[in-house]
Amino acid sequence: MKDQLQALEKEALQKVEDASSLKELQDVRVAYLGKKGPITEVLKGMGKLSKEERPVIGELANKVRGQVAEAIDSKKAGIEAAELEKQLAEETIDVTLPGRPVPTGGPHLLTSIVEEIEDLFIGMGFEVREGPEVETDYYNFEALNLPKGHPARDMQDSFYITDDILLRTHTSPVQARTMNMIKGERPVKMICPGKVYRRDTDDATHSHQFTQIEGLYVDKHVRMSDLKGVLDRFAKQMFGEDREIRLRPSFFPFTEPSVEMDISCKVCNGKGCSVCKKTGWIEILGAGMVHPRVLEMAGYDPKEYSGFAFGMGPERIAMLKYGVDDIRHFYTNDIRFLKQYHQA
Ligand code: 2NL
Repeated sequence: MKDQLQALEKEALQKVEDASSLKELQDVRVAYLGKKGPITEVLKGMGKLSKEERPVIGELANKVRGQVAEAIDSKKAGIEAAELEKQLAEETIDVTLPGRPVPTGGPHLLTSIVEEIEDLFIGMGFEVREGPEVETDYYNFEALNLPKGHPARDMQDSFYITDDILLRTHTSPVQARTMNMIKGERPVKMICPGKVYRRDTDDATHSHQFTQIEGLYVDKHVRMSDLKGVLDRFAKQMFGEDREIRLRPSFFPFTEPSVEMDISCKVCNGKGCSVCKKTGWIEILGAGMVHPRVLEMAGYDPKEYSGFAFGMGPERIAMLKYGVDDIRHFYTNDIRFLKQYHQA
């Protein structure tokens, strides 16, 4: 029995040695140390032994079992370490590899321009307000001194939804609504950017839908010189400190007097070139002192209050600033055009 046990030990240790995976090792453990394994069998047969032999064989059997178990555990640790080593080697990350670029979008040129203009006027104390694109006839025309039958209504061919509701043709209704709300409780000093709509045939300089930014400042003692100062600051900040402005008389039904503002041509510095059509000046926007009728309709006493207003097209501003030659570029969304105006 002693020999049998020693042979078993030798055999088991060899199998442990030969095992090359955790699975094989587990098989060896079950085969030799399991309930039905040969060592257990030996221990079961001990009843037949003499009193003297029993403790000797018992001790030997336990020793063999202990040794085999220890060999299995140590081999197991070895295999696990080797497997971890292999896994680590396979999963090595080369931290020096360049990263894969993540494509990012950027603001549309028109968005950037509108935000630049907003920031500029916010810096002069104006607040930014928005309003509905679907308007009533009252706020789009009536409240702006354009009563039914006024010839200027023909000038602005509009998208009517019903007799009384239309797509706004300018952002002025937002300002009319705001004046109505505030009614002299505090000065109104606002700009309103947004989409406007006119029944135009699209070409290089016309679009049936475009953007407008209007400004309005109503308070006691607002004068034409205030308008001129604000617009001069706008022109210089937008187009360069070396630009000059000039105001020419004009006409809008909602302002009196009305003006159009030009800036000196940056290309020829006022000498005259093809960009400014040899005049040295480029038209940028329209403006004027708010018509007393408009103030009155909004609930202001025109003897006490006065105001200035202006309106501009950000597409035109962007076209002049960046030399864009066709307004349709803003709306066809050709990525090659758009990409030129942001870092991405
Ligand atoms: C242009 C001219 C202009 C206004 C817009 C305005 C608004 C109110 C009262 C008075 Cl609530 N005026 N807006 C005034 C003058 C000119 O726009 O050529 N825009 C592109």
